[in-house]
Amino acid sequence: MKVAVVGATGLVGGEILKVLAERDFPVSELLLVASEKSVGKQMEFKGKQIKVIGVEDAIAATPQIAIFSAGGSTSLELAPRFAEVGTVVVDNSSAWRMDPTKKLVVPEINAKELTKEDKIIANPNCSTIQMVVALNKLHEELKMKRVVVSTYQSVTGTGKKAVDQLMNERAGKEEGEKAYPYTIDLNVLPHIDVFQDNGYTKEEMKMILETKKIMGDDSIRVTATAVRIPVMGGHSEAVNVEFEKDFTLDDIYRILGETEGVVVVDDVKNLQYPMPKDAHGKDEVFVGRVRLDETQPRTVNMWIVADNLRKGAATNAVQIAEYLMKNELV
Ligand code: 11C
Repeated sequence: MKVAVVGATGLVGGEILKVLAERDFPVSELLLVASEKSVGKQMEFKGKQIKVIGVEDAIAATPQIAIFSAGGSTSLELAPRFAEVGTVVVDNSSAWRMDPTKKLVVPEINAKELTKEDKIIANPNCSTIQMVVALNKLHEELKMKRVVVSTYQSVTGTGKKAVDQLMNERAGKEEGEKAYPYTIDLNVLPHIDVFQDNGYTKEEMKMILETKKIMGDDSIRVTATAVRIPVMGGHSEAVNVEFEKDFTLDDIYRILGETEGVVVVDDVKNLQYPMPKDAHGKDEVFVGRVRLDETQPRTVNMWIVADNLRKGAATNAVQIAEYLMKNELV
């Protein structure tokens, strides 16, 4: 496969290269694409140095697949141009996710919907992906009525500038651009992405709207509070889920144990529960602290952790590319 990575020099771009190499994705030619200021820079892939090229050269090279992680406006402009020359675009930005003509895909859940007609495929938001991976099978068996989620999100979700801000603050350095309007070290910001007219942030609305679209069920009620914390390894989520059907706690453990992509880490007697420092660099979604909500029937609480740059972004995108390839859709 001739594969382009658009936005190759960013945090997610770098992770996509790692995931392609680790999973031995059959790359016959790799096009590393970035903005003009990075063109000519060398990056490593499987021990080889590859020169970063510009967009026009990449389109002219007609890759079969392009994995984009270059931001919404770049994607809106460039994904259709790649699609026009026959490239299938897997896009990490929010640009196409809620477009009714585009599929929003988490392979474990809805890759079966993909066809040869899909030329631009949207990769969901990281905090949505880990939640739906954990909840999908529970929804299939017990039917979710309502989800209340509060997130604890890693600075890596914002990008390099945010990682630098945290590290500079931790080192007591004043210099450098700020990714956040406030100090992030030793602080917590109840603010991810921009505020909307309804008082929610765009990150919160992504979790609400994307969950319904991926699960193909508009009846699920979701409400979210998205929070940035000074952590690097992954996003964590405290999730309260109310189901329609009756169940026992054993049913929940059985279903989670059978859910593809989920690892249950839940042994509080031995202080075992998921943490971002353990999820870092891994592709699975980790679930723990599972307990009945004692304030109302058919409701559980759980704690969901995943590396937002891996399953939340790069791994999910590469899994979509793998599905396309295996099913001869590209
Ligand atoms: C964050 N979830 O942690 C965001 C990053 O829509 O793909 C990913 C933004 C997106 O800040």
